[in-house]
Amino acid sequence: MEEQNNMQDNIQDSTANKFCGCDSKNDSTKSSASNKKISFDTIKYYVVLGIIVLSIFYLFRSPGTASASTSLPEAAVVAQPTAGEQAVQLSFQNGNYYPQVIRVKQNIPVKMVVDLNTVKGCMRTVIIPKFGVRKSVTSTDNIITFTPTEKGEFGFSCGMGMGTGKIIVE
Ligand SMILES: [Cu+2]
Repeated sequence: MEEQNNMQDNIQDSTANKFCGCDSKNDSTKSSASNKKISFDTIKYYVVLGIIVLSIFYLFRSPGTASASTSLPEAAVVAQPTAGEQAVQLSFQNGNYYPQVIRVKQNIPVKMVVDLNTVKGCMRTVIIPKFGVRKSVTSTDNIITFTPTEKGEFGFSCGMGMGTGKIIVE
């Protein structure tokens, strides 16, 4: 009796195995699919983590390491032409001057209005060596004027070179 049961069990087992072939296949497919899901989740996790780390780095980086060529996108701002001049506002954002890149037209006087609400301390001294500008703006005089007489890319900075930016003359 026991033997018979065993035999039956064996038969059932082998039958089960026969059908199990595809079952186990399905199982392995399932498990590899869930593995894929896990690794995709892991990738997502690291991407999100990376974005968080980068934004923290970006927010807390010191102005000293800031320069036009680092992570800041070149948000070029075109100076607005007004009667006989072109005006642009210079402010302070993310540890540096904003805009980082200012586009101006050659031989038209530039009127750079410094936003004293954001530009503080030594950043209020603006130097544009190429055009002989070295000016400390105050609450009574926050405008820097110069005429870009030459085409090209020229840097500007604060008195200590901590804050930097670029002027493109076209
Ligand atoms: Cu400075």
